[in-house]
Amino acid sequence: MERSAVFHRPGNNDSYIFDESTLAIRIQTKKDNVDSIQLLYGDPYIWKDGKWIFQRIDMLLNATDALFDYWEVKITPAHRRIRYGFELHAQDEILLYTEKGFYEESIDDCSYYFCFPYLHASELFDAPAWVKGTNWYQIFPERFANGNPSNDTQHVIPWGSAEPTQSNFFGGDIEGVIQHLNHLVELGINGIYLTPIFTAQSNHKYDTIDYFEIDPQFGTKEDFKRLVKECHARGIKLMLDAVFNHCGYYFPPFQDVLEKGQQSDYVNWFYPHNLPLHGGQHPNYETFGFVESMPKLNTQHPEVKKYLLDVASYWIKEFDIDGWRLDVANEVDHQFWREFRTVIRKQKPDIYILGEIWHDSMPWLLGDQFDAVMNYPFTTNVLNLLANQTISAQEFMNAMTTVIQSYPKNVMDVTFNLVGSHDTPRILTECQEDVSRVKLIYTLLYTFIGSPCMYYGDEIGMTGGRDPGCRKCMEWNPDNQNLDLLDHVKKLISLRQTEKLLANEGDFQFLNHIETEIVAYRKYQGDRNVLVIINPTNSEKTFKIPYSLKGLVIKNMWTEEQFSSNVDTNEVKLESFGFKILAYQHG
Ligand code: ARE
Ligand code: CA
Repeated sequence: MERSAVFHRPGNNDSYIFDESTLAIRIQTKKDNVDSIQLLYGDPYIWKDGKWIFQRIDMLLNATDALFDYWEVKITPAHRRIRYGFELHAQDEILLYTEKGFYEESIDDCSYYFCFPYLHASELFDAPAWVKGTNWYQIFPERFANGNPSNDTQHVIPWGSAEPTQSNFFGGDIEGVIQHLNHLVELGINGIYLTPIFTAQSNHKYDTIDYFEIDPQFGTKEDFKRLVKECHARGIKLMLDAVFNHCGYYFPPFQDVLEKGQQSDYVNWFYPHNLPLHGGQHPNYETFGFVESMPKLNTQHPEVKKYLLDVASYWIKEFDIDGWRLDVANEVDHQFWREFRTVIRKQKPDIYILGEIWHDSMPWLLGDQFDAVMNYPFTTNVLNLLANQTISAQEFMNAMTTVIQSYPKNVMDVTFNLVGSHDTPRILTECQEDVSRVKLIYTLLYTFIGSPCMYYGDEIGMTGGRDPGCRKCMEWNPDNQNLDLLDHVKKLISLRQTEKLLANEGDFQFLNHIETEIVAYRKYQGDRNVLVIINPTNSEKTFKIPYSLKGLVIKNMWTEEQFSSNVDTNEVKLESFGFKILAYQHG
């Protein structure tokens, strides 16, 4: 047995509270190296004749990636506390793995074992229930629709008359979003994420000047109130962007420091290297990146903290928003986010907190800070599979397994999946404008684990390179929209609305233990199953379902055809970049 590959560390993704009475325990071993594992577990206070009393339960080989096998079991301890160890069975040996290491003999003293001290329901990761079934739509307000030309400044140029640049304006606003809500309803959207809307200098508004005001170019507070109302009337949740890592250059407290230097009451709101402050290429104060117009806020300072928490509360209390997306979330201190969660959840218990983090995010997803992060690792793997075509189906499944296994299941169910945003080239451009690959990417996005988000205009086939290229004006003329692509997305979303297995009810498993050029995964709960099969190659392929469906009625969810299987091995034919979504039920 390869002992060095055996890994379990209590906490995080390895042992976590699954629900109010259930614990999930996982362990990792070298791929194809261990035949079976039993979890030995018991209450630390139950002993008999000087020996600790424990039970055994088989662990399930839950997933496998390029290097490791991942095993899992769920248990419901009578007194909510356990000590536990792993009995690993391989051909050549049986080993007990505990907190103190490997043993060849059995041990009946629980102090050697791993410890889950107590299951407190208050420590359950409890993202709002509505997120699992949410289909998000991201809007960059300056470019979605100009619903009210009277709030346009003199800098506004006609809609779509030029390529987007870092500094041009097209007049998009809140009224424009209200006017087009029905487009979103027809699409099946029930969550909107708006990039910043508070008063700021730039067209993207990430350089906030006034956190308590709507930017006049986007409208008024009345407009915004109406937007929230109109959304809620249609069952749509609304999420705003919280830019708390930094403010804008013209934020009054920063201007005060610029002006008064050491005499300013706000010096400690920022991170000056020395005074007086100066911007330019090399600002003498901390910033987002090295961007002079974005001075970093000192969120450890009590006054700054209070100010920003008041901002967060204000938009919930006065406008009833449903979520906050946190900009540059990983560069703000954890303690700030803990207090942020406590304060706003008191106000609105089912508020959604989404952090913008592109990297491994476990430290923010323990239940005390965020409900989810933007799942850019998903984006990267999807792009590599279908846009760049640099990884195979097998490599995709391996890479996504690594991501999935690095988080508790509860976390994955609400992760914010995206295939592009205002910070990345558009998906059609990434796919060299090959619509068939984009369609397949959407099939993956809307049938995968997590909560999917569409970037405005991607549903109708807009193009655009890196920021600012990806921020073109929304194309509203149906003659210039790809309506076939739009229909594809609508159909996917409607399937996701009707088949709850597609919307994160139940479990997930890749069918990647066989050599294959096909991406296949099964979603299941009880007897019900949905099987998604995706051909990421440009040639026809046959996929052999690796288990028998004999005697079952199988429904092709895309064509609604049904057939009953009377063979042991079902072979599924897939066109180039084709897919199948099959539903069946045992018993
Ligand atoms: C502008 C120009 C850019 C130029 C940049 C640098 O448009 O072309 O490259 O300036 O001077 C906002 C605007 C941007 C603007 C930027 C600076 O939307 O248009 O760029 O402000 O003025 C990292 C962060 C992540 C951040 C991305 C952009 O971790 O938090 O970089 N994303 C948020 C927002 C942005 C926003 C800001 C932050 C600032 O979503 O829209 O930019 O408020 C790797 C790294 C990641 C990195 C990622 C992307 O994967 O590991 O950490 O994200 O690449 O670069
Ligand atoms: Ca306008």
